Amino acid sequence: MNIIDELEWRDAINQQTDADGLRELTEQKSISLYCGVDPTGDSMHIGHLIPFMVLKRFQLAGHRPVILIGGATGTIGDPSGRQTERSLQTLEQIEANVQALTMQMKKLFVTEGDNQIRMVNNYEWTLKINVIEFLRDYGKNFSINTMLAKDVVASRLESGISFTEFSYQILQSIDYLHLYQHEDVQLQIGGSDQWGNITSGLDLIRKKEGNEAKAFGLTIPLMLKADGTKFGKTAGGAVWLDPNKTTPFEFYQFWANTDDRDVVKYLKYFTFLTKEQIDDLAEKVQTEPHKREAQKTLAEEMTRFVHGEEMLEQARRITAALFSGDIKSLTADEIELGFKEMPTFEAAKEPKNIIDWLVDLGIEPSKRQAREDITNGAISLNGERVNDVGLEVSVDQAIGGRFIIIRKGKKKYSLVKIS
Ligand code: 545
Repeated sequence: MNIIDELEWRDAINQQTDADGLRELTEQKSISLYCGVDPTGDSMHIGHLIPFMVLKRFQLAGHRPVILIGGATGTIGDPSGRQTERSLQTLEQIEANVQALTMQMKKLFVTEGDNQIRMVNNYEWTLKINVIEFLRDYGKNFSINTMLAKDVVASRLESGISFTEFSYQILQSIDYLHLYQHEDVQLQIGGSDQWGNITSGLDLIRKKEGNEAKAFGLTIPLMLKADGTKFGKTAGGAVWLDPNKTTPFEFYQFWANTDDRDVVKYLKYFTFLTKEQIDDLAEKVQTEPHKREAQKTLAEEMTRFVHGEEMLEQARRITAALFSGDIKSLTADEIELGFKEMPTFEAAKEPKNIIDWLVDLGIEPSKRQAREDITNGAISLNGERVNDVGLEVSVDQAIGGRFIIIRKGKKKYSLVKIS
């Protein structure tokens, strides 16, 4: 399947500057293409990841991706999709973010011995342009009238936009021209918010290189959820790729909790599974939705891609233990990860009678209720039912000397940290 057909099948195309031309070019030869990211933060979330997965798809189809880190553009800040002016970040902060993002990109996309993916930083060429050159060689090719008409600027005319942010599109256009001239790049891709910047780069290329210049633009649609809420958000905020911000277990859970109505769309959009594999899973969503095989596959594919096999294994173990109640099979570290979002209490390490212990923690409202729940078998510690109202609870029961998991009733888990 041609890469453009594949992207169409995956519903991964929003707009293209010349669909037939790009299809023809990608069939003729292996092209270079790029997508950029600005160091406005120190980690991407799953929304930012999407166009870079598309770069990877191009690579798998024999093309040559370039990942651009916006060391220069990041000092300005892209106004696209924003309603208010940004405050400038310090150069130190931007440099730290460049380092973090470069590492993240390398970890995800640049496997060893792989000379197919290149990484560049636009600081390299932007820094060399002086202000006279900027105005004479580049500025002269931009019409204020056209710039004002771009969505990004038009939507800010009321609320206001600084000259700095207004000029952003020129910098991104210079990048595309530079990569066209020096790296043979003929296609820029990005999320749908990048359409204005991408087309303005193409205009610059045509002005400098002539109308026949073969260069293209393609954007990827915004991910929408069936229930109308924003994709990629959980109660705790965005789903980050940095394991210190979103643990691999939380990451796995995010995908595993996908709605039946969204799961096939996500499989197409995010995974490298084939059409046959995805069709097969789509059928299972219809015939045996309770097994949630599509969701499990999605969670596995994504967690493996972003965090690797070992972290996937850990996420799976935590998930299985929470499901079966076999808490004892987990290590203290795994408990810490798996129970992060659950109600947490602190208890002393000295022995205490179970009834007093539960009441003191606030898990039981009264001794009478505590006694009743224990007698009914409704209380478990670390997955083992408590039968003895005389049980002494102490640090000895704690997993790794640190945690005791209480289960009350069928589903109500609490984490007790021993201090
Ligand atoms: C800069 C110079 C270029 C080409 C592109 C750029 C970056 C571009 C931009 N992109 C977004 C971005 O977000 C910050 C991430 C923080 C870690 O601003 N002007 O950098 C997002 N991009 C991915 C997708 C996007 C876009 O990284 O394109 O649409 C989100 O899905 O918003 O020469």
